[in-house]
Amino acid sequence: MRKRAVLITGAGGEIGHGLITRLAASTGAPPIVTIDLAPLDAPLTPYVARELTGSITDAALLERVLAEFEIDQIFHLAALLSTRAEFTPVTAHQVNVEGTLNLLEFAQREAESHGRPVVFMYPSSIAVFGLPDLETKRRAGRVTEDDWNCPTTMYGCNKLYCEHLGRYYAHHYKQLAAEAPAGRVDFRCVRFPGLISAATIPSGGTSDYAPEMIHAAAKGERYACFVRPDARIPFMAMPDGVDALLHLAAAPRERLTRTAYNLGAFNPSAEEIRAVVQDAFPGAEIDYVVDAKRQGIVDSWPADVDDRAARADWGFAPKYDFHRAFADYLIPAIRTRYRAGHETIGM
Ligand code: AKB
Repeated sequence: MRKRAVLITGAGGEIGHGLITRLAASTGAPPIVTIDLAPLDAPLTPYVARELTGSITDAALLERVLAEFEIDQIFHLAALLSTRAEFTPVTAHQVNVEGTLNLLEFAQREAESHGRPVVFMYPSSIAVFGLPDLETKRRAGRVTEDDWNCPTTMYGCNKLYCEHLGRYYAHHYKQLAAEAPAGRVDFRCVRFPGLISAATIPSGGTSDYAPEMIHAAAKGERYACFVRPDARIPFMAMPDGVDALLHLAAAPRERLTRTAYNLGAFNPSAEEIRAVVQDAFPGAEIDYVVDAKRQGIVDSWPADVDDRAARADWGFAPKYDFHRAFADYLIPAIRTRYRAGHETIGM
């Protein structure tokens, strides 16, 4: 007998930390199976029924999951982020695109084997947008999902293509086959802005200047911000990111008018972030050493996103605006984290 479970890839990453604890706390939640390249942090392991250490590019690993588990829901979080992907674009393609294709095929086979749709949750990103210059970015303002889909990064190209792959699996898979497949992938995607977590420090992203600035200040370390003071992109507090994934996963299929949804919460400039951080940690030493190339990537991302579709279709409503994110979540949680002198889990 195969056991029913939910699968999380890239489970040890930033989003995975928050998601595992939230999923495990929800009543009636199925057991959690995880895949990550590295072993999970010890505090997460009690929440997980089966932890698999390996790559999503390893077909044999996915075969093992298929043989043992009936998966109804997948949170496919594994990815190489935008800065890292620029240094190893072929590896990024292998992980971000080929890995996602493997997972979609896995989801299709799961659906065919148990006869129920498999909800496939995919975090995409504001990196799918590519604005050609600052004047266009200023004029564009809040971009809708279908505007400026011309990314300049490998990561953005990977994410945009995988949004389309997901749409293909959900709506057009094997459209010329004589008989319709027995099951289907219910692909649902959010485009995250820069996520800021109190529990983990990101690595490999280009929006990382915001969380890095906060964590450095809390640790009493000097921070050189790699973007200009006026750099502006959307951000979101991690609990709202996790909430969004869970809400969209639970939304009635018939309410969804799109496969990919913009999400926004607040969109401060780097200088506005520096000012709040400095307020909270008065001794913080934060200056600017602009990296023109990483700045170029941030300049190609929108200053804000239009997320009306997510709000209307499945009730997306972030709890944390800029002020609340810092006052009620980041500053208290980060203070506790570093005061305690050890890693805490949660969001
Ligand atoms: C990155 O900077 O690559 C990510 C993202 C915005 O998707 N945080």
